[in-house]
Amino acid sequence: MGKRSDQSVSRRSFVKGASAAGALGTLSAAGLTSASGWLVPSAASAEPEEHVAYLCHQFHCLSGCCLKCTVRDGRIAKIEPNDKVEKEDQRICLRGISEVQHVYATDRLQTPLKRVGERGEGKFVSISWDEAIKTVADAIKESQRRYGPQSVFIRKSTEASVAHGVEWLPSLLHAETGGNWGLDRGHTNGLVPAVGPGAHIYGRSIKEWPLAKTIIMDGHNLCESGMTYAKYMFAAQEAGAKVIVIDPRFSPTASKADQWIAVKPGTDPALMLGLVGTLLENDWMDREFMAANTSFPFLVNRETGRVHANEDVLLPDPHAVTKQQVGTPYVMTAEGEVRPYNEEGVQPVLEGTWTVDGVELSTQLTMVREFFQKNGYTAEWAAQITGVDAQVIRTLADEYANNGPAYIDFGLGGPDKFANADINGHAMGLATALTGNYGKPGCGLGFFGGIEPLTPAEMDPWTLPEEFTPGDTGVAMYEFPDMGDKCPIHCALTFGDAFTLEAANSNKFLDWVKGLDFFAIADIYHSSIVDYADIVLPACTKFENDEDIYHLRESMGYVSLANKAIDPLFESKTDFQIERMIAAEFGLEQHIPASYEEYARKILSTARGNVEGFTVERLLQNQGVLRIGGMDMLPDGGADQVYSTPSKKFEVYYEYLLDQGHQLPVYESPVESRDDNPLKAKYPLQFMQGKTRYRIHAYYSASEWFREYLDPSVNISPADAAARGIKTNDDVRVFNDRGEFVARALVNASIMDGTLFMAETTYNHYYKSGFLQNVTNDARNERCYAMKHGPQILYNDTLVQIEKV
Ligand SMILES: Nc1nc2c(c(=O)[nH]1)N[C@H]1C(S)=C(S)[C@@H](COP(=O)(O)OP(=O)(O)OC[C@H]3O[C@@H](n4cnc5c(=O)[nH]c(N)nc54)[C@H](O)[C@@H]3O)O[C@H]1N2
Ligand SMILES: Nc1nc2c(c(=O)[nH]1)N[C@H]1C(S)=C(S)[C@@H](COP(=O)(O)OP(=O)(O)OC[C@H]3O[C@@H](n4cnc5c(=O)[nH]c(N)nc54)[C@H](O)[C@@H]3O)O[C@H]1N2
Ligand SMILES: [Mo]
Repeated sequence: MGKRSDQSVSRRSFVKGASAAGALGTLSAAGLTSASGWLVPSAASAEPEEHVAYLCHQFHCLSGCCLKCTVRDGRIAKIEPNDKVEKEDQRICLRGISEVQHVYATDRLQTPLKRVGERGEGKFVSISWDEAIKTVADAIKESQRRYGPQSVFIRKSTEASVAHGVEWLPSLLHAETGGNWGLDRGHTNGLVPAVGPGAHIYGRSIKEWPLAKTIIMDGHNLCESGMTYAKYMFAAQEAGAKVIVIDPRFSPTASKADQWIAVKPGTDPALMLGLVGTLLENDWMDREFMAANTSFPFLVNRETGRVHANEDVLLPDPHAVTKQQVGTPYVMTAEGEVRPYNEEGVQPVLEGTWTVDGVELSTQLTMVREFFQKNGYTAEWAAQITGVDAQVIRTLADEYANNGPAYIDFGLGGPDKFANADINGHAMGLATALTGNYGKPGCGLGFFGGIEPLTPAEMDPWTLPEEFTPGDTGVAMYEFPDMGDKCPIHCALTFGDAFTLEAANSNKFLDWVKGLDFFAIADIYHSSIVDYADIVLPACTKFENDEDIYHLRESMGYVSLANKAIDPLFESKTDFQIERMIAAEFGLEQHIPASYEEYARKILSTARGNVEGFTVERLLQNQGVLRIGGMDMLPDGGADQVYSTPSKKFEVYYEYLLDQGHQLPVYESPVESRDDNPLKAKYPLQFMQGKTRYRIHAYYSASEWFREYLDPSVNISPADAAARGIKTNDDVRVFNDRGEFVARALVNASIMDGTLFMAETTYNHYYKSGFLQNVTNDARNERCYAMKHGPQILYNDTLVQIEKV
């Protein structure tokens, strides 16, 4: 192989240097991580060594681009799309291109570290892998001995879990993994009963958007959060669709839309209820669709509020929202007979009220109409709450119903991160069921993101022997700090910084972390939580591996198998190796494949159907990618109009929420940032967060190139800034009773008065003091415990004050 130029720093000598520094004694981890040598360009040599590697990039922007990576003299030199995927699917964004720098960033963790200062202080010494792994295993054993297996918490951040979908360590050690996620499932909570689990995401493809006439995007900043597939929004516009963006902020996506509707934060459900009210008032509905495919004709007992049903239990879908057995609903026929809805030849009546055997019965459509009248959910009512003109809401309803096919697409940020997101989801469901904008080309309802396992590859996952299952207390991670002595967890190991990324109100959460007997983290970069860990394990990026084969994944219609780009940098190891090393301390490593190659071969040996004949060899011969069969067909996404609900219909009336009074969507204000909250006198500004094109959550915080564009900065409206004497580039303190941080002010006319916006999230050590997660709201909506995905974290339902430092 080619020679390395004298001027470039060899990996081995650099690693030695880093370890030697560590051996000198106490020093901060930040001081350890100096990789500036890696940024020295490799000089030309007579016989440069060059090879090309293929891999599937980050997942957690919900993309996973298939990339081609040129490695020159052992250093990543160029990254571009893999040209073996279809032209349409060849994509890369600024994050992919810039990995040539980011992989070598100074904030990489380089060696295993042991904490020597207080938790949070960031004082570490460098230790050997043997010592680090043994310390972690001993701590787990001690915790298991003292408090039982459920005292150990092992969690992978989303990105860390994509390499292989197996929870090896948590299963082998029966550790807790943290129950309900509390993220990205707000609208979904309100939609699962209507269309079945997963339907919000496994719908039709965003590639179908050009078939639509109207596309409503509620709180979805596609142009930043879906950079590589936002092109389908533009294609739709070119094909004549009208794109309407609902966002308090003039977001990048709003700026490209045909219409921007500026809604007051957290009031989206009122807007959607006003839209549904307008549909009902004007009879803008598709009666044929409603009668054939929805629960609108089902009869409800007006006295009890329960669905009028016979004893024949409908087989509950195993995934359906409640485990309750549901009888077979009755409908009224044109002949005036009460019949089970699913009886041969039954033609149900859609509206009406009847007294049958002394029981007063109404159809669900009649119940819905009365409910909207009683509550006064009209466009005028919605205008008062949302700040959107009533005529704008009426026109929106008109276009949605009468200029179809039409989509309602919602973001997983924005309105999803309020306690009333399920109500918005339920209202969206009503709008869709009334107008029949579902299951036909060019329409749909859900989050239209990049992950579209429309035709999931037919391969079996790796299985462990039956006795190995993760802990089963089901307690959500966000509950831990409030549980006091009842919290089962005493020892934690996380892959990636789950604690400060996923839990709100960090001051409170970190107090809980500080109280743990033991905490270790495997991360690639010096993320916010690292300073709190007792042991730090340096993991590698997707570009590094000790084997030639790595990362068998499925992404956007392809199966991808990576081959090695570069050796692990510094002393880092893959998560796969780390799990195996820890398992070995328990004598359980035989359950984890000996190599990644063994894993990939085993999984691929089960390939059938749409991936028939896919093998390691075929993948490697084809630049690591093979297209999953059947992806050219339009997916059915409900085209057969069979829903995963007990009745197999699109259900609009949620009997299981009767005791909450939420069988139909009742508007609720935000919890904290509501207008009538007395706290507003002290903390008048609503603090919203969202994604940025420069990062995937905290990932890429370490990118020196990106930091030139995006430091911790908070966007404020010109009026709010002027009232406080704040100018762009001023240091400002953002605070509430939960905590505070200092960031740079950006006076920005695209921000609504009374709100602040900041990109989530970046490592705490880049702030002058504190960090974003110190102020966010960790309250839970009790109502949501009844729902499929439990309460969601209310990041955006946060009030703060801001002042010049
Ligand atoms: N570049 C990048 N892409 C990503 C990610 C990333 O970290 N970086 N993360 C991925 C993940 S995990 C997710 S969940 C998705 C999320 O994707 P999005 O849902 O697009 O994400 P956000 O930017 O959080 O929120 C979208 C918009 O909601 C607006 N908003 C805030 N409050 C409200 C409100 O009350 N009502 C309305 N209507 N809008 C509001 C914000 O101004 C923002 O423009 O992005 C994915 N894609
Ligand atoms: N305030 C506020 N907080 C939010 C949000 C918000 O809007 N506001 N949005 C929320 C949303 S939508 C989501 S989905 C969550 C995301 O939170 P997570 O799901 O936890 O985020 P990820 O980006 O998947 O994980 C990133 C962490 O894993 C590390 N990491 C990345 N790849 C690897 C790997 O291969 N191995 C190992 N060992 N570590 C790795 C990174 O360095 C980082 O520490 O954040 C949420 N947090
Ligand atoms: Mo997310």
